[in-house]
Amino acid sequence: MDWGSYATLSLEQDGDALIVTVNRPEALNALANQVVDDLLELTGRLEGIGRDADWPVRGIVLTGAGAKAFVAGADIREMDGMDPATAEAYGRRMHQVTLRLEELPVPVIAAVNGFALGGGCELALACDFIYASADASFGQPEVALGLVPGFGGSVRLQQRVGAGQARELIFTGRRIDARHAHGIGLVNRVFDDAAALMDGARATIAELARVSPTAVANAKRTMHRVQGLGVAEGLEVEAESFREAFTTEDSAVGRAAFVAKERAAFPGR
Ligand code: DAK
Repeated sequence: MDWGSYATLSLEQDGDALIVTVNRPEALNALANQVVDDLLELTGRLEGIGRDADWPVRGIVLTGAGAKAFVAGADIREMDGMDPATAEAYGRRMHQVTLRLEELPVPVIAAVNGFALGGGCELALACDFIYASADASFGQPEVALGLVPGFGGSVRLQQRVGAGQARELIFTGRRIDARHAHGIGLVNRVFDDAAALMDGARATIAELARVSPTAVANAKRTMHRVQGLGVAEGLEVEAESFREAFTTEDSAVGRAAFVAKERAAFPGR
């Protein structure tokens, strides 16, 4: 698959993992317009994963270049010249990036080494889960700039950590470290350093490569669809997804392998 080439993103395929690195270390990987354009282009291409049973990768790791930051937020210098209409358009383009990440048929892991602030924390929240190095720090400091979260933080932070914790973080603009973020459920796992962080993310994708890709895609889609629904409505969606799983070759292969006491070789359709 041709992933394209980008001014502000570096891509590396490592076995079943696609490692995507936001590459503007001189500005702590801040989300300049060019980064947003590149993320839009890339996520557009990634939508093709799994089509026609072609699974070139089984998971994506999103990270930031350099030792200091995942992404230190929206690019504050570029924001300086924005009027309300341009600001809204900028926010909506990033909304599209985050929605596409959620719609991808493979899991996306945010590997946060250093600062994930404002738009950076929001970008991480659009990933399926967040791994962090011990020196990572998180925050939504928009109020300190007279702003409010604009890339999905008002919605996704509450979904991830609950309304009370999200309000405290957003209203104070406070920064929290990786251990604290782990304690409130923002971060799934904390690693000693950047190398261990990337190894951990790759190991999880290797684990994903052993199960059915159609089932993982179905589970991801279902979990997003049920978010915000009541229990009864959610169970309706789940029933449809469960039915759909039975239409896949993967489910037939998986069940047959279990009965034969063999390891399933999933065809990915
Ligand atoms: N934008 C642009 N440049 C940034 C940047 C940012 N967010 N963060 C860092 N840089 C640049 C610095 O200006 C500096 O550049 P030079 O001076 O070397 O040219 C370089 O990166 C290194 O940064 P520092 O020298 O400041 O490094 P330190 O280690 O001393 O400090 C820091 C690291 C992360 C604590 C500090 O850089 C910092 O406070 N950065 C800003 C963090 C922040 O407030 N981020 C923005 C959060 S608010 C919207 C939608 C969404 C948003 C806004 C609008 N609309 C819909 C309109 C989102 C807003 C946010 O993300």
